[in-house]
Amino acid sequence: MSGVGSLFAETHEAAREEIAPGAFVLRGFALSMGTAVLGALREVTAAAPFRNMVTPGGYRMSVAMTNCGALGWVTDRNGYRYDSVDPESGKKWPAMPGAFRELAERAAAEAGFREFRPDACLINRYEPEAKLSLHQDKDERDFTQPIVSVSLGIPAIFLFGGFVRGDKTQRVPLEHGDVVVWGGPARLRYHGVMTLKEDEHPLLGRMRVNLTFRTAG
Ligand code: MD6
Ligand code: FE
Repeated sequence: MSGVGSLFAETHEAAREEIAPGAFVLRGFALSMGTAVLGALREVTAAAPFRNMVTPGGYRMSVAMTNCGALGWVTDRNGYRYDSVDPESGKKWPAMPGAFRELAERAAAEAGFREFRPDACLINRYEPEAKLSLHQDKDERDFTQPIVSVSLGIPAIFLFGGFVRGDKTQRVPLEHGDVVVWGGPARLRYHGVMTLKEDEHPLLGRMRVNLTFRTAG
């Protein structure tokens, strides 16, 4: 953990950086709830293990995914969608843990979204060499609701673009405990994650885990 990170853990404060209108990085915001969140993550992934889904075009994603909450994001040869059932188990996704919901609602409020009530949490797992291509999040019903994104484990560089795929991107380094909140005018910006470098985190090992909370339904 960096010196700045441990200071935030002690003071329960995070700096709020606006990276574009409506998009904020809250550095270290998740650190004070870290142990509860990591415990809940272990329970969710025991019930609904990470899997590498297939895109509609037939490619196996390098990022492994799972979900919790009433709705989960899935992709297969038929397309992208939200579903209340895990296609691997045929059962409902695990409930959203209280520690997850609390973190997401607090982070949203910190960025000015006081009414955020997530019903979906997509959990992405990256190992070194994994990446996420530029995309828009547009499978949700209500674009007035923000997305809250929590980074855990080894660092990554988040690519934050414009409203068409070819727009210039900014590179935003994200570390364990950083939270990104975006909504309003930023909601439909293209974004992605650059290929992860080899690294090891003291709590999560050779892995980055990203939680994205949305109101999907
Ligand atoms: C990730 N995040 O950071 C992937 N989408 O692993 C996303 O795709 C994302 O962080 C919408 C809003 C925030 C995000
Ligand atoms: Fe996304």
